[in-house]
Order: sequence, then structure tokens, then C-alpha cells
Amino acid sequence: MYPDETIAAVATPPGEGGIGIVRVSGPRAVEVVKRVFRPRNSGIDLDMVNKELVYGHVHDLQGGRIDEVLVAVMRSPHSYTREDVVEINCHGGFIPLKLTLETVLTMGVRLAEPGEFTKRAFLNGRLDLAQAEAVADLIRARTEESHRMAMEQLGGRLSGIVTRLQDDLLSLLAAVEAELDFPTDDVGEMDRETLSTRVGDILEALDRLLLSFATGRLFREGVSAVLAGKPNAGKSSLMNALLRWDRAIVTCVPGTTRDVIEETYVIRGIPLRLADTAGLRETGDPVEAAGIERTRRALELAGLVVMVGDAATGVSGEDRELASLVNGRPVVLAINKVDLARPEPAFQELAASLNGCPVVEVSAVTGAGLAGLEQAMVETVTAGSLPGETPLVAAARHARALGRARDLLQAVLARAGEGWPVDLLTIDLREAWEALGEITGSGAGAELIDRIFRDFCLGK
Ligand SMILES: Nc1nc2c(ncn2[C@@H]2O[C@H](COP(=O)(O)OP(=O)(O)OP(=O)(O)O)[C@@H](O)[C@H]2O)c(=O)[nH]1
Ligand SMILES: [Mg+2]
Repeated sequence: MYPDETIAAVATPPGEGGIGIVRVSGPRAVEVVKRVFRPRNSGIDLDMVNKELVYGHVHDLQGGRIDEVLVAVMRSPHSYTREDVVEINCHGGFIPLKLTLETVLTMGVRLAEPGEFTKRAFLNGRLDLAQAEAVADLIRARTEESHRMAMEQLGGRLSGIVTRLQDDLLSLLAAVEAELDFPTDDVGEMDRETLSTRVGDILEALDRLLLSFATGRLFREGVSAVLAGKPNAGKSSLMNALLRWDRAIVTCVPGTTRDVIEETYVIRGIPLRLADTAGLRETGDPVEAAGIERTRRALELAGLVVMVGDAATGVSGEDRELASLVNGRPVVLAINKVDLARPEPAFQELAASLNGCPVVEVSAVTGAGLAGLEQAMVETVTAGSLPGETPLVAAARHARALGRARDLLQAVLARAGEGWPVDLLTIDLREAWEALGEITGSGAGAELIDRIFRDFCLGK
């Protein structure tokens, strides 16, 4: 990175459009554009212009007109990169942009690398690293939720919290080190209990941030929900009833469904990959057996298991076997066919054996209880996540740094409890501080910074 170099790139996407922009940034930006731009009003001097649009033409070095343009000048430090920036607003066609850029590049200006404008904004202190990453997230946002998260991050909400936690750690370190330097004085009286309380507070904040990452991921990536149960319980009927169309084949023959059938289905903003599976039972039929093997694999990967029971036949050995297979996972027990019979009490015992999972009585045929089933599914997948508020942590990189800081502080807490000497604890405290610094960039190395900006698009 050579900040004394002036760089340029086309900042708008390739293709046809109303406008296309050539962006130039660096110490020579104004001087270079002055040489290729003729303002319509010849009295205008670009050197005197700031944050104004000037109408005129760009031409090549032989004086041939390239395009009719508006030029915007934004002077350092009040620009995107904090350097002098000039944007040439051309017509949005391939050739005008190509010729304009090529002409600018003949004058000792270098083509910008992907993300280099934003990288300069970061290196010049206009954005921290988390905010710079938010720029890329904002451009790539595909859902309103990810857009909201990117905007909050760009506004510095995450950075603010992380910086506060870093400050807390630093003042803790200072107090501990003062104690080490002046052990006989009263300076920074820091017993292990005070240290543990303060580390505990920081840990709590870190846990909240990590939880918000899990919530955000749920909304972004969704969860796989698997309908499983014995043959003929009504899994396929329930799948169709939830999707509100006849996706899966339903017959009165047990063993109808052979393959795993998946369909995406959104409940309250959470994308569920809903899977109907083959009923679980002992079988001599090789096709059915292969289907059952697939059911088992789907169950292993499931983020939610909807166990389908049959009120008409009651609880059987197959139900108990499935329960032991999925025990410990997020499960909802749906007792189907309640239009035919009242569920026997054994279903409650089955649910109790599944850590008291939610039980919902439904009928895939009449539609009774479906809203309650959806409610139980949502509550089970969102269990423990933050309700309502927009999650703060969107990037896996940030979650990893937070997780590392949390692990280090947990070790500090455990060691303080075991009576370790305080000076040995400062090492982990300092490392936790550095881990947090990777989020905002205060502790990020050149390699990490390069890797982050390499993923940006050209011209940003
Ligand atoms: N009365 C009543 N019948 C139902 C209900 N749900 C399903 N059925 C019937 O039960 C039979 C089996 O339904 P499916 O949905 O194919 O059952 P399944 O669990 O997918 O069965 P397999 O694919 O064989 O494992 C069909 O005849 C359905 O019409 C219900 O809520 N009430
Ligand atoms: Mg089926």
C-alpha cells in the first residue's frame, strides 16, 4: 500500500446503466482530472471546487471528446478515503468508462486493487475494520435482516461495544500491573475477588455478543427441520399441511415415502429446510431400507426434529427407539391424527423421556393444531437466542475473535479461583485484549487486513 500513489477504478458495476463512475483518489486526483476534463463554464477552476458537481466533458490526451460528464470533487479529509477524491460521472456504458479510465491511467495513476478505496479509508482512520467489513456486507446483503445488521455495524454499534470491553480489560490490566510494580503501596488494591468480578462482567458481555451471532445465523442461514416417525404416522401429510401444497405422496400404505424430500419453508422469518423422511421400522425391502438409512443421516444433521406420533395406534416400540436416537437434540413431539383418537398418556411419558420436549396435538387432515406446532417449532429453534433486537455480530471472523477472548477470560477466571499468582494472569488478559482488537483492527496484522480487503469488489 502506497498512500502517496493516486489510484483510480470504475466504481459502478459493469454493464449498461444511466450513469457510470470513475473514481480517483490520492494526492494527485484533482491535478489529473483537471487535465482530462473541460468544464462547460471555462471560468471554473477545479482547484477551487469542493463538494460540488461541475458539468463538462472528458477528453483524451489528443483532445477528442470521450463523454459528457459531471465531476465531483471531495477534498481531504472530507471524503470516503480521507484523501482528495474526484468522481467522474460518465454515461453508464462500457466504452465511455473504459476510455475515461484508460486516459486517467496514462497519467501516472495506478488501477486500484479490489477494496483499496475502503482500505485507504481504514488506514486513514475514517472507518475501523468492522465498519469497513460492514461496507462489503451492505453491498452483498440479500435479505433485509442482513442489510439491517450491516447498517448497524457500519454505524459503529459493534465497534463501540468491543472498544468499551477493550477499555475495561486495559484498565484491569493497568490495575493488576500497578499492583505488581508497587506491591507494598496501596496503589490499585486488586484482590482476586475484584479481578474475578470484573472479568465476569466482561465475559457476560462477550456471551451476549456470541449469542447474537447464533441468532443472526439462524435468520440468515435457517435450520434443517426433519419430520420423523414410524410408518403411516402421517409425516408426509403433515409436511403437505405445513407447506400448504401437496409436495409429498400420501397413501394409506405404510412405507410410502422412500427418499428424503426437502422443501424450504419460512416461519416468522426463519428459513426452515423441512424434510419428510421414510418411516422408521425393520424391513426386508432393500429400497425401503435404503430410505431408512437416509432418514438416519438426515436426523444426524437436523437442527430440529419433529417427531410424529400416531394417536390412533398409540406409542409403539418404534417411537421409543426413535426417541432414544434423537434424545438430547431439539425435538418437538407432534401427536398426529387426533381427529381419530385421544392420545394415550404414554405420549406424555415419551415426551418426558425427551427432556420434557414440547408436545402438540395435531391433525394433518383437519388442520387442527398446526399453528401450535409452528409456534413450538419456532420456540424450540430460537430457544436461548435474543428475541426481537437486531443481532450485533454477523461475521464468523468476529465471532471467532470473541470466542477466543471468552476462552482466555474463562481461563483467567478459573486460575484466579485456583489461586494463581496475579502476574501470570496478565498474559491471558493481554491476549484477550488483542483478540478483541482484531475486530476493530487495532490489533490486526497486515496479512489479516490484506485478506479482508481482497474480498471486496473493484472500485469500492
Ligand atoms: N384421520 C387422519 N388420517 C391421517 C392424518 N394424517 C395422515 N393420515 C392418513 O394416514 C395415512 C398415512 O399418511 P402419510 O402421510 O402417508 O404417512 P407417513 O408417515 O408419511 O407414512 P410413510 O411415508 O409410509 O412413512 C394416509 O392414509 C393419510 O391420509 C390425520 O391427521 N388424520
Ligand atoms: Mg410418508
